[in-house]
Amino acid sequence: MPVFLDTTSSEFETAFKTLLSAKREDSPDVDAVVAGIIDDVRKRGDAAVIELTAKFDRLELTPETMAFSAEQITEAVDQVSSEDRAALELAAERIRSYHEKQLPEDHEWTDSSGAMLGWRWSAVSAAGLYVPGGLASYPSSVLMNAIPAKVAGVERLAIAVPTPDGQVNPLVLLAAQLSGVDTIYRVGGAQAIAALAYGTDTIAAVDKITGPGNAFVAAAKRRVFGKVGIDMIAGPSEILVIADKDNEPDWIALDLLSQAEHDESAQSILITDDAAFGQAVAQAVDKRLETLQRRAIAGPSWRDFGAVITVRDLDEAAALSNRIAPEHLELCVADPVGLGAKTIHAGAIFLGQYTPEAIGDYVGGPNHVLPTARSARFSSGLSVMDFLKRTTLSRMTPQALRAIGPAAAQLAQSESLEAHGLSVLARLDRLNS
Ligand code: HSO
Ligand code: ZN
Repeated sequence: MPVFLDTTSSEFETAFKTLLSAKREDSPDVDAVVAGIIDDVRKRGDAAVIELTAKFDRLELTPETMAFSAEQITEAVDQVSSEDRAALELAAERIRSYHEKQLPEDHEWTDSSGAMLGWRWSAVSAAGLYVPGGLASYPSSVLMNAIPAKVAGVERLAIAVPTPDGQVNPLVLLAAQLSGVDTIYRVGGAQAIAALAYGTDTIAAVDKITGPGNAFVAAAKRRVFGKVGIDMIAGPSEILVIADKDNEPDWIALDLLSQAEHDESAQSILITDDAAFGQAVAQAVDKRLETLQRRAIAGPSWRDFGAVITVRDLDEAAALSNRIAPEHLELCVADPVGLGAKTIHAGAIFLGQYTPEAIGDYVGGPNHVLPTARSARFSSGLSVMDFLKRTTLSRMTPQALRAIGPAAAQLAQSESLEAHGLSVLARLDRLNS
């Protein structure tokens, strides 16, 4: 049973806090193993990657077969049905045009001292995208990671995807091809992250690593951070739906289940201002769970982490939503735009009852790699900006140096950094002579 909460109850605050602090991820402590793997790949390069791939993926690689060849990619991609291809192409196109709008502009101006100041954006030179193998390999996630990188202008884009027992998902290769990925390495796990971060003879090191993965991949990303940039460590999926009574209970039930079916630790919450509607949705969820293919995953998620919260009014709903800071927020109310203006802390907002969250997972355009575990309070989903960095620019004219240099010299003196001060004063002396 999910929990049923009511803000008019005296126990609400305690129960809500329990819900907020529910520990959903029970990630095994794999850090020591991962540290060993990273060390091994750093020391022995390709040989370590090949051995670990044989051990974990039962796949014998050589340096020559570590990346898919163009022929292998074509052969796999040819198996994709025309329906799947058309859908993936539509998704790629819409994701690309959305992300093109994110490209920020450089900025330059002359201030009152006469100094020219500004900043310039430039892309990281090379990025590596991790794509999980097996069940969790989502072609849509390949698009969501690779397209922003390419739009940002990343020159070299590599994918690492494990192919256990040689198994390949042709849609993953097609998604990579549609996004402009240059190389696809068939390696996975911590060894793939280590190889992308430190490089081997065959796998060229990258500057930034993004993409989801299991506990080993997450631990490896944490460890290589600093040597390379990483995107985030994504937790289990979450959805919060705020819905009034003028909705189809079954639609809302399906929206809740759409994230519950990702993971037993996913969390789906409904907030409504109508208790009877909340009950109707909970009943609809139970009915759907009788037949849903992934009920073995969605059922435990809903039972252990699901919640239905009844509020007095939608302002109260907005306030609770901001405390939850969900990854996905659906607003199925008469004025979704008005309510959306009040819900500040959310990774992605879906406005109105014709915008199921799944649209955002695939074809809406915005990115589906989003902050989880309440981190939407301080962070954002993956974007073009994740593959860019900003370099600041300053140019002093003699006039500008005269105007602001003495203050720099003063501060240098107060910090006892003589050379700092002298580097300014030497120039000022020349200008004043
Ligand atoms: N909803 C997931 C992303 C995804 N959904 C991929 C379907 N495929 C992120 O929370
Ligand atoms: Zn999803």
